Amino acid sequence: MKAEKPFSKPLIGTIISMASPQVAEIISITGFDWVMIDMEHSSLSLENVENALQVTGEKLLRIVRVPGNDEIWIKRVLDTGCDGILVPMVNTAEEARRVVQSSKYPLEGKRSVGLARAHKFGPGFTDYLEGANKNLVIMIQIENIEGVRNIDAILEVKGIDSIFIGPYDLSASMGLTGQLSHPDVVSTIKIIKDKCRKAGLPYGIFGMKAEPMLSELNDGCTFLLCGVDSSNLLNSYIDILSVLKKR
Ligand code: 3PY
Ligand code: MG
Repeated sequence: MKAEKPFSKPLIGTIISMASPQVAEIISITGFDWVMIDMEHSSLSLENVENALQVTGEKLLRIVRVPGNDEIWIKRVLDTGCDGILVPMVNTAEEARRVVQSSKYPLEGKRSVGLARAHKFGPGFTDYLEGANKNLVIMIQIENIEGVRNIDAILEVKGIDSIFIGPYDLSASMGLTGQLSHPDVVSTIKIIKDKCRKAGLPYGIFGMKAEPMLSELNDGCTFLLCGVDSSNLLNSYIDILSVLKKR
């Protein structure tokens, strides 16, 4: 899907962490606006990512979370033809600049020019190269207290399209792992949101359950990310068994 920058409405998404093309296809036909294909916390390979992109088609925005802030991962993932990347654990402006440099073709950056699925294996080469720097969605995660301390400088880095808040890693970096409703975690997340709003940059956030995420939509979140395929599957089986094994 062509990214509609600047993003004018909230986008509701979920995480693909399983290699099954059927899972990706099911997610793509349920009406999600975007999906995050997760190479950071899964065993997904580049081939699995390409398969997910092939079956989801252009119905929704497909963002791939790279395993880390690494030039080699970023170029290989972008060459799959995804609509953008999410880079975890960006803690300083220098790290954010590195993301932009790895993601943009020269002269804006230093992404290497190759021929891959993104370029329709050849015929799309010129079109892709002309549009990539403008169209690809470059998102970075602020998910460590160090990133929050450096947020003003990070928000000044040109070429980042959205911040993404990682509540779990953020809470862990504060010594409060998983305590997402702890007042210190809540107030730290609020600092990130307020700073993004002030800078005019969209932000996204992740949550496991839909109901508590409703308030995020009212609060101005753009990239809402809810649930993970594997745990959704697990929970639906637990629900079935909790009913049927009751008697
Ligand atoms: C986190 O909560 O740390 C995340 O990265 C969510 O995707
Ligand atoms: Mg994280």
